[in-house]
Amino acid sequence: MSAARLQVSRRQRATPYTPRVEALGVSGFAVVNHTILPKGFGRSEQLDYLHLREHVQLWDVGCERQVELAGADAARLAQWLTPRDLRDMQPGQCRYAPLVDEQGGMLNDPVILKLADNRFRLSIADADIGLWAQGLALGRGLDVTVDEPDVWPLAVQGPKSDDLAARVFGDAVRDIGFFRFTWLEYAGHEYLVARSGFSRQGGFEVYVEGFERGAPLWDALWEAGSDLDIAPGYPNLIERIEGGLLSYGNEMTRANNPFECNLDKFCRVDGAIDCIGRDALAEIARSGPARRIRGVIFDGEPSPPCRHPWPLAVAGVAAGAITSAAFSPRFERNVALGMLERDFWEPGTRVSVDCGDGSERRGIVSHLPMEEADAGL
Ligand code: THG
Repeated sequence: MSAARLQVSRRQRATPYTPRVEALGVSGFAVVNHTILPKGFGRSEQLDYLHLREHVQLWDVGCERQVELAGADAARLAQWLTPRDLRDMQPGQCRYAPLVDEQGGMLNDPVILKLADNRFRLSIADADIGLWAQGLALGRGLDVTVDEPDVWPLAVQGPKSDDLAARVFGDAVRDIGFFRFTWLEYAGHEYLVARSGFSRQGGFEVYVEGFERGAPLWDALWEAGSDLDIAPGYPNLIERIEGGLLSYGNEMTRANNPFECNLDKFCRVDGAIDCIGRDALAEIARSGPARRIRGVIFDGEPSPPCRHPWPLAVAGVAAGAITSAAFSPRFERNVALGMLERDFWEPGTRVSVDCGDGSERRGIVSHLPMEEADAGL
């Protein structure tokens, strides 16, 4: 691995947790939403994966920036931004939602939080949605403000998350339903705690309000976890590939539509809602997508990281491309996500994978989330 050391200045924003992850030996960062995201702590991603599936981890996900819509037209703007039907959404709910342009091209896939009837937050993936939303609000003359509030998400992930969070916020955390949130008190302050996160191992995301409250909350959770085998973590590539969690900019870009991303169930295309891209999406829904994101499991040496899409072929015919790949200690195979052309997207289809390292590897298309039975190469 040789990407020269990232130089961090004010533009690559640090988070309230950065000094804590540095003290714990963070070994690398990515940049997401102009904010640094830890990507390792000196041991292999395989070991971090095994730990995540068994214990509990604290993740600095301050890069999950919030785009807040507030005012009389906040609900109208939120609905205009996404084809997901938000009309029945209640305060205290989170919803995963595609954002698309007027041609149906994916712009983002945030978690939307409804705080009140006139107040929403979009917890965004890596693209500048604040600019898009503010431009739309100005152009349409909407009565809404668009801001990035001083909010710094911190994730608690892994099977011991309930026990850890309960020690800090009380047993009320156990009653939070999936993709719901509530306000809970710790040391005299209220914290928005949601049952969500970028893993399939269970857990919470705390949306910490006020940069200065970040480090004290990190410390409280860290100390409360000392007998739970707590470790620092980060969105784990192996775990998210197996779980089928998509990464905007990797699995999909503006060149893809939500159907290609398997987000059909989050697209209301019957004209019932007023959203950008409605007609384009209705047309794509009629013809059906030409390709879809699938899992791919492939053999050979542990995969290098996928920095450009790797071609997939079936009997010499172009079948799609891998977009993310890693070696899974559980499957003892490489696991990957990729875009498969329609004729080749059926799970069980045998493909050949070109990782760009000169080797041709045998692969098989899989369901998402991946199942053990999918690995039968
Ligand atoms: N948490 C928060 N913000 C985020 C992410 C997050 N912003 C960036 C990025 N991650 C957005 N992408 C995703 C992708 C998948 C999910 C959440 C955010 C996710 N999906 C579940 C699934 O696909 O099964 C649940 C979907 C549903 O039922 O609504 O959790 O991780 N705060």
